[in-house]
Parts: sequence; structure tokens; C-alpha cells
Amino acid sequence: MSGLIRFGISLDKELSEQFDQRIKHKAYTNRSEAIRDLIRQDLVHQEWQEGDEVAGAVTLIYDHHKRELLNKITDIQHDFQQVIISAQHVHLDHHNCLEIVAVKGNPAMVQHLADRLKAVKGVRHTTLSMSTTGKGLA
Ligand code: NI
Repeated sequence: MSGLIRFGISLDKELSEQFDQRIKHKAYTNRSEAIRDLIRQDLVHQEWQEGDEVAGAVTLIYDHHKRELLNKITDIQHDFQQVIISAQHVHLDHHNCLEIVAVKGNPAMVQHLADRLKAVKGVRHTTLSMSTTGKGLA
């Protein structure tokens, strides 16, 4: 197969065993697949730091009963329209709301949006999931 290269990796036994356990746990069928994913993950991380366009999602969990909180979260999102593709609101239970904000664009601006949302008082948990638009990834 053209375009495919093979290379050997030297690892100490303990690290190799730990990696194999991890592979099994994550249901990879072989080491190559797992290593390819790790390499892609690292390249995506670099793209996030240096690239000009990235994609991802910001998720936040917050108290449904604090109405002023929803206003703040909405205000912030209006300030970042440039990088927000969509937002989905899920009523998790009687008390909690989950908001998933899909983002695409400048990495620094996306990070700034995530930081602003995280800083809102009463937001219980925030994650920024970093992905890529896929351009330039094999
Ligand atoms: Ni809700």
C-alpha cells in the first residue's frame, strides 16, 4: 500500500504493558490504531495552540433556578457569535441545565469564550472539548 510507512518503537516493558492495558480498555483492535490516535490528538492540540481555525464544543452545567445566570450565559454567547455555530439546551433534571455550545473558528477566541462561560458564578461545571475542522489531518 503506497503512502503507508511502518516504524518500530522501543518502550520499556512496564510502559508497554500499561499501554496494552489501556488499548484493551479503550477497545482498540491493535497498537497501530491507538498510536495513530495519540499522534492525531497531539497534532490537534498543536492546531489548537497555533492554528487559525479549530472546532469543538463547550459544555456547561448550571442551576436552572438561577434565572439571572441564563441571561449572563446568553449575553456572553451573543458577544461570541463569530465562533458559535449552535447551542443546545438540555433540561437535565428539576435543578440542572446542560448547555452544549458548538464552536468553530479562531482558537484564542474559542478559549476566551470558554473562559468567560466558566467564570460565570453559579456555573457548576464547564468543559472545552477540542477537536479539529479536519483540514490538514490525514
Ligand atoms: Ni433547562
